[in-house]
Amino acid sequence: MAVARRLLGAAVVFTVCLIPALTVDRSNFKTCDQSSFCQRQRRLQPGLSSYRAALGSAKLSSDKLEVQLIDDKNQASLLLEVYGLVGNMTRIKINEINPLKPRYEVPDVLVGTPLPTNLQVTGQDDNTLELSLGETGHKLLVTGTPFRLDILSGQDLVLSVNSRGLLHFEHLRERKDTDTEKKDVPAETDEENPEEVESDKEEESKKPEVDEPGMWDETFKTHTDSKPNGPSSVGLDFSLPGFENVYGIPEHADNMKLRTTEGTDPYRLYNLDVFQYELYNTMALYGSVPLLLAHNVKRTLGIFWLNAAETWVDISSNIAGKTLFGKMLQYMQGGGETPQTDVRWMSESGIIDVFLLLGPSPFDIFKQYASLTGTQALPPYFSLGYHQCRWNYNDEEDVRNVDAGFDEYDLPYDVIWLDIEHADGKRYFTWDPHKFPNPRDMLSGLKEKRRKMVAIVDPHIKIDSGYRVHNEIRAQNLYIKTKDGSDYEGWCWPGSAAYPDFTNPEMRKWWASMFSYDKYEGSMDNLFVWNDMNEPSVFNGPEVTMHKDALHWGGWEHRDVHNLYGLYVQRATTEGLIQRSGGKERPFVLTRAFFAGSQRYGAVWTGDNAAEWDHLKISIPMCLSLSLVGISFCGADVGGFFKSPETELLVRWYQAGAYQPFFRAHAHLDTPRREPWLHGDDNMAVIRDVLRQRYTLLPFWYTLFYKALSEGEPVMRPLWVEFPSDVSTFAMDSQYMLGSALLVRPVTEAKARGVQVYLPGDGEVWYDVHSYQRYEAPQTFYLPVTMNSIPVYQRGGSIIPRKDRPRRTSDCMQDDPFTLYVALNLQGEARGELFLDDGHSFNYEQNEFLFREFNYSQGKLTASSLDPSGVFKTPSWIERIVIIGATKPSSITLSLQGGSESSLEFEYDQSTSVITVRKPGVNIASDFTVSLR
Ligand code: NBV
Repeated sequence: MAVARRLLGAAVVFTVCLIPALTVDRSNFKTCDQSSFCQRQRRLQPGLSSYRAALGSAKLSSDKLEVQLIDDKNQASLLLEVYGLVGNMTRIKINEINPLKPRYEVPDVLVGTPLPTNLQVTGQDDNTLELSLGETGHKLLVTGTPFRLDILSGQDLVLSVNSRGLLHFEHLRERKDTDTEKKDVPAETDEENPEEVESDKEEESKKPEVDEPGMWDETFKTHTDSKPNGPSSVGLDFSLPGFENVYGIPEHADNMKLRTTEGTDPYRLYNLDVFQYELYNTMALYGSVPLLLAHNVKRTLGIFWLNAAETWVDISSNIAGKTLFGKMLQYMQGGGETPQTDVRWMSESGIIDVFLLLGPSPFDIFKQYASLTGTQALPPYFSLGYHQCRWNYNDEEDVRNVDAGFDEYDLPYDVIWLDIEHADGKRYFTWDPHKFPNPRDMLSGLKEKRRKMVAIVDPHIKIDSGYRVHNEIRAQNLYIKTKDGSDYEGWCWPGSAAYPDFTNPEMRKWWASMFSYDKYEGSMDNLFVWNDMNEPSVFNGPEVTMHKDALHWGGWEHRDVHNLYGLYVQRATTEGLIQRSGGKERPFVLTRAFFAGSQRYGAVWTGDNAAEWDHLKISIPMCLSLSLVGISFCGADVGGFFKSPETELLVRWYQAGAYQPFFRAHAHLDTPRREPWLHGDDNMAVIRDVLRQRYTLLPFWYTLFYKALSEGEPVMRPLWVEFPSDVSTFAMDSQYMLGSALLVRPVTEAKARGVQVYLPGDGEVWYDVHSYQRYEAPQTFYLPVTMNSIPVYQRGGSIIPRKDRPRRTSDCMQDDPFTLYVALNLQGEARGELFLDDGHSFNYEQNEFLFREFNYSQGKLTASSLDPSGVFKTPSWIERIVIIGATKPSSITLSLQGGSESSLEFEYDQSTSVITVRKPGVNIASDFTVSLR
């Protein structure tokens, strides 16, 4: 039914008001019990591991330890490799010693071979090997029987592997039984008799391995997965003593703090096009990043499970379900159990390749993960501005009118977007000849106004012998194949479609070449790209995606590479945009599907949300979860994609979206128009104010993105990242930080008259950015709000550079002057940074940038360079310095390097304790000191 609805998609105009609440058709997607490997893995209960490490076989070389793991149940041998890695990380690989066929090892995600540190044996007895893990003082204990690994920091147990005995590695085998009839029965649970099932499960785990339904083929709805390699799943458990809070493993429409999954389905990582996704559950969505973070007041850890196959993650905890009172009682009575979280990963194929990131601070984790998978690409400056999208802007005239609307109503915006209807019959890289006959004229018109366009390019290719893209891919034999070797065909927007094999470097090369201006006819340098449907979405495929037995380059099954497909699509597109400029210009590519490492290629959004308050709310934890795993350039469709937002919701969504990294309004084809001027003058005025706030802060956003690029620091961050010992922030979804300087608590409640705000930090002060009202922290207070309110607070101790003359586009503001907002802490100090360059090229890599530091202490503000290798010429100067939380000085002087000193005019506002210093007039690149006396 849902598929039918989708097939009709563009054609059916369903009246939005008739749809009561949007809910996913869950029956389209597997539960763990319907995924035979998940069911088999989960059937294994915690207990003694059937594996032993043959310590006698241990081989220690300069960079790794190798030990054989033997399963006494089936005598199959595995090889365990342990690497100590530079930067306080440990890598554990487990693979079969002699698999019948090679097993898939994920390529192209790691940015290089991680650097090993020296491992040394520091102790040994009959059943244990003790190793030191490089320079950080961590120890690794390898226990022989039953096999387990423990990592210690001093006397503290930090993390254990296989301590619950859940290592389960399905070795590749010959099929024993050819009686297929028996195997066609889909795996099912006995819902009527759960207890019986439980005891069956225990029994089952004791049995020697036998073939069973679902191992050699598996049927879900009308689709049969042929599984020529049989069962091949891998699973392993990790115990985290002392940890109650775990995060990450996006993408799920759920809270930031992960829930325990006992009695429910595990979190699923399997890139899927989920129609009308539901909130607050563990179902898979469009993207997957298999990185989990654990945090407590003492340390932060990370577990990066490098596997691109369908993956499920179970989380359990020994204190789950205990009330706060119960926990306190336990604490007061002493001797209670240490809280512990257990995490169990289960993947359908591949090997076990896992990186343990040992922190200890949140920022150490970000650095460690960035050293493995790279950092966020530096976005072109314009892409941090506001994006106006809908499915669809119908034709060139429509584009012109919408564009003109922004000027008429004095609303800044940078980019207008075109969805699938712009192409000729959904043949991407083409334009509908009637609706978009002169794309270059349209693009030139936008260019004159210093604006850009983004057009959609989806990876399903219309099977049409008159379509050049199809003919060339077919001629080069670059499509994904079915298990029988013919081109895989599925149903998608264009009708019958084939799917380029982006795992093949030749395919990516060809795809990238398609973006050159002569091949992508009608394109220009202000046209950028959006990759949708790249999970990949196959309307008539199992779970709306590709059959797992489809074949890719190198003979790998789709099963092995599924979660990587979207990353490769975005990568090839990104490379194309770079190449079309001769390697000079930075690309902008938005993707819906992603994997670990996707941060290197551009932005992501949270897909098809709905115009509902809960969808607005969840955009915060969804983007925070992505930020924690390296993907900083995240946003949600402002206004909600499905359904039509009431005006209040739309306005609130603009306010929230302006303070999220990727800021784009988008709407479904069947919804009424909702450009900002269609909601009455008052509401438009509020939206104008929101857009202006966004544009004045662009230098700050850009600097945060530079820090994401250079240090792997998330742009948007949970409060606990900045206040790691404040337990009250550990599960906070309603407010977050931008960098370390701004705290944002958007209003996400209908008819709100006020909101609760929590300002953290012992001995810290915060200032309301709109009123300069000062708050001492920590405190929670009720803030009365109006429709104009966006509660945002600047942290005392920070300096934020802004450009306070909002204009038509970000590009128009390029040479504008800066205002520095200096917010003093209790010590009367503050510090801030500013990165700037041309905003569009890679020249910053050739030192054409400025990275400035501003420091305020003892009444002196000094500006200096944080990286003297950067040289960039800009006419931008400082037009104002606003010092918040200050006492009135009698005079203010400016001294430049080299001696000249001049006095500066200023005003002091007693009621807010704010000094406004007029026209220091110095170039933003100069070193100077402003002294208050
Ligand atoms: O291309 C049409 C839409 C697009 O507007 C949306 O942003 C994507 O997430 N697309 C999905 C396909 C159909 C959605 C029902």
